[in-house]
Amino acid sequence: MLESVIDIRGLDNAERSKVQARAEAPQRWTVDEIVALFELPFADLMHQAQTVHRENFDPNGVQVSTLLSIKTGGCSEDCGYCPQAARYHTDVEKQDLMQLEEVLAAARAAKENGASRFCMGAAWRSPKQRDLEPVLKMIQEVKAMGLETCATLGMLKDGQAEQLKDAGLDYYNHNLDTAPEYYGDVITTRTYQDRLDTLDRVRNVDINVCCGGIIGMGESRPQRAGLLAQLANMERPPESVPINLLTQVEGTPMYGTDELDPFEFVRTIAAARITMPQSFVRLSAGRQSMHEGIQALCFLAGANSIFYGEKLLTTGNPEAEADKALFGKLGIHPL
Ligand code: SAM
Ligand code: DTB
Ligand code: SF4
Repeated sequence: MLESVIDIRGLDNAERSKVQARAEAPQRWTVDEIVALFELPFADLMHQAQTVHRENFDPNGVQVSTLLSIKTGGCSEDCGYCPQAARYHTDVEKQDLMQLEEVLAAARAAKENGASRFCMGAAWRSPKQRDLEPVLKMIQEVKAMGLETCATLGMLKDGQAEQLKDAGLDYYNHNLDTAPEYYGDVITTRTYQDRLDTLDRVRNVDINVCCGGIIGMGESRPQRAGLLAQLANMERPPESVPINLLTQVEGTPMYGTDELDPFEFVRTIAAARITMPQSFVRLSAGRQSMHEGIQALCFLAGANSIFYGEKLLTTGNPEAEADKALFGKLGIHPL
């Protein structure tokens, strides 16, 4: 069956066993089963998600991560949602890799504000060795402050994940973004398989995987389910699953896409919770435009992580004070 899709005859032994292991991995969820979750009456879906959530997590604890864009804009890729792609004309100002001291000052402020993880993002297709070296130093020093470390630097080549691990990296974020069937409508400069290969490199050195996607890009419900199926059926599902609502930025090809119904967003969070019971599900980009009531529904649906601090990478996020107030109103404590 497999050979009819992938011709394994030209592969070396290591590649062949990787393909075979993937084919033999148990498929926990079919796309149809996940679509069926989406189609449940809202109260039934929420009940199921909340039940799974309570079986696996403290239902009132939410992990808080702060993001910093350490290298901004000028990216060679063509991700249709992204304001940092050089080819689109957006208001993002290009900024070279930040100096170590500036990054550490931001990490210190994040820690004082209550964040437990500090995520450093760079607008690279893939880091060059001369890019990676200063980032390794940032990771070491942020870790030494007592924060968990996360980085998202693009595709990794052989050997780079090992260097990140040695520097003390706890999480690597690399998203699948969407279902394989919709992927070609979103990005053409890297393949789905490129992404899976980077995720394998991260997994193989025992760095925690942070991997999710974006919804509201004009994909269909079965395609939203298709993204979740890819994540849930991984040999080990990601420890952290960011679900981003597309933040529409003027100048990007996706600007002007029909807005997603907020309940569909909540349903996506609930389906992620049910299909990945032990993963932290992060309510990621999109909170700034989201009513507090919808965010509360996302927490009820099993979201238990957020980005905290007034900026994501280049776009806005709720003020820290507003999030503290929301946590207070909902009786949520930060993890
Ligand atoms: N350049 C690296 C890469 O693409 O892997 C790391 C940074 S990239 C900005 C990290 C992730 O942010 C993307 O994979 C995408 O899922 C998310 N993202 C970027 N722009 C977004 C937007 N406008 N709305 C929602 N999520 C977005
Ligand atoms: C993720 O899934 N979402 C974050 C983080 N990983 C790096 C990024 C969201 C970016 C939103 C658009 C911006 O601020 O540039
Ligand atoms: Fe570049 Fe990452 Fe933006 Fe794609 S998502 S254009 S790779 S910064």
